[in-house]
Amino acid sequence: MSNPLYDALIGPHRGQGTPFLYMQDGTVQTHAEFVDLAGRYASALDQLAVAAGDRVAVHIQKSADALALYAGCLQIGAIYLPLNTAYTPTELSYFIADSDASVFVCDPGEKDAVSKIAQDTGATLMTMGASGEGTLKDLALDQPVREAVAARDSDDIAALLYTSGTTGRSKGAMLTHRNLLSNAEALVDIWRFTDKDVLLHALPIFHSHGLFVASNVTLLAGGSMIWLPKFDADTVIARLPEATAMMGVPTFYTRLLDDPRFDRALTEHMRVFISGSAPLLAETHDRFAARTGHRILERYGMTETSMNTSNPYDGDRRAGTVGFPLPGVEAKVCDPKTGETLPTGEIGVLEVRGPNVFKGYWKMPEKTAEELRDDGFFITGDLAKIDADGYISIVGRGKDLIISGGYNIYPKEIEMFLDDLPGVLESAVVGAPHPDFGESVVAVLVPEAGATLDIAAIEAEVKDKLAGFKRPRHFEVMEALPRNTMGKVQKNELRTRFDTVFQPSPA
Ligand code: MCA
Ligand code: AMP
Repeated sequence: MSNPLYDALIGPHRGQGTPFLYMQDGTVQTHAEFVDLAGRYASALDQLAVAAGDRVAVHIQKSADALALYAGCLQIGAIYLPLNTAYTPTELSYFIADSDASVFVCDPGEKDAVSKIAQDTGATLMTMGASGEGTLKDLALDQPVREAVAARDSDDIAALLYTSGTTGRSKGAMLTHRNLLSNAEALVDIWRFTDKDVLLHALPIFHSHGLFVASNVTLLAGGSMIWLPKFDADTVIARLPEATAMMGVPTFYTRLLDDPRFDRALTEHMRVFISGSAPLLAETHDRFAARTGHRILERYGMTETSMNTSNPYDGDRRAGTVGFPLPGVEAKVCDPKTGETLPTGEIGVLEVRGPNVFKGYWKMPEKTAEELRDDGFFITGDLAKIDADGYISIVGRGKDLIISGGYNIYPKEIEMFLDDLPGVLESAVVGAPHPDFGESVVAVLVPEAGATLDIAAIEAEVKDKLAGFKRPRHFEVMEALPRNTMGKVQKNELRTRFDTVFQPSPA
């Protein structure tokens, strides 16, 4: 009887008094304490009648307890479903209903706002705050440390991560034990993680990057983490001397480069800086190398696949590329119309296959069939090319997607929301280069005949209903949207027109 992820990531640390999490307040949680806490959460979930395969949805802040809850879910074989802390109750109701979650853990401060969602869906509502406090911890502390580990198959789902789609409706990516474990194993190996590593962890843990890449890799290697609640340049600079490795989105690195304290002396001892979730500009890569002497190691992944490619640890880390397929992963560039593999150097849609590729979308067999081919190749929707040396570059997106500070924003979702507002005839949402977030959101609105749009009121409505990172930071009102002869909105024209709206105006 085995449980692939628990047995590899959590079980080996039982009873080990080695440091695991260095908290912001100076306290340290050992590996043994982490495993015990996970065991108490496993018991608490058992008390709540959560069975193997049930979904445990969490909308909670990052804490040591939040990570232990993830481990507790693995232990009893439940499916962990983390949700972006920025989501509003309007957004959350869809995820809780669609996943048919048995338990919904929310922040104590939002309990009243989400209790109706729990009532309507039948989920048991529990709370967990920024320090782990709340009804779930109260229950967990009353429980014995569970030793039993639920048996799971490699093909069983360990986590459900929602990712928006170009149709505007979010899809739950079903990630199996095999998917997550094979990826963690490949990354530990190629990035040379060991039990000596101390990873500076400032990422959120409701996405693949912070949870599966950063945390799973550290757990598998037996290392430790400086566990920060969020990215803050001052704190990162203060704690960097204790770290050996750091992972982040490009915004982390541009913000650090904006600070003169971030220099060669501060970073000399570091083993590696890794970047992903959004394109790292070659200019940032070069600036980082010139300032610190480190060449950032860029990798590429998706929620559906975890990591697919990485620049080499030893060897040439090439700016503007995402390196080579991970061991066990195949990648090819295909003609978007025919699906035929294209010759070296040509641009097409990247397809990937391997043990990392997800099982499919939760309760959406048609969507799964559209993106996952019968032969196992997943159509990423990213436009890429492979050069003669085998380096892969992501050169664009075949999908209508904006990536802001590492968060994905699907224009369709915002357009559907704006179109429903009074006085709005139609809208188009595009991304424009942003100095801090890489890209940010521009909304173009067309008013109904005779209507005058109150942009302040529209902004207030957006703030109320949509997560803050999706908020358009620039609005334009136009009489009509540019369309081609087929009637399709010319987004490229809008992108060109509003390309510089977020650039600082010349002094
Ligand atoms: C926060 N805000 C944002 C973003 N984050 N706006 C646009 N884009 C963002 N990414 C807004 C808030 O809504 C708020 O707006 C204001 O900024 C301040 O909020 P705060 O939380 O203080 O922001 P911050 O601390 O400056 O956060 C920026 C950040 C953060 C540090 C870049 O977004 C972050 O940690 N990003 C990492 C995302 C990530 O982990 N992605 C991995 C996805 P207002 O003032 O209106 O209230 S996984 C993935 O992509 C794949 C698998 C992969 O390859 O990794
Ligand atoms: P998500 O849906 O959050 O998993 O985001 C996955 C998307 O992020 C990919 O399809 C890419 O478009 C983008 N992405 C992730 N890493 C990189 C990278 N290193 N360079 C360019 N795009 C990236």
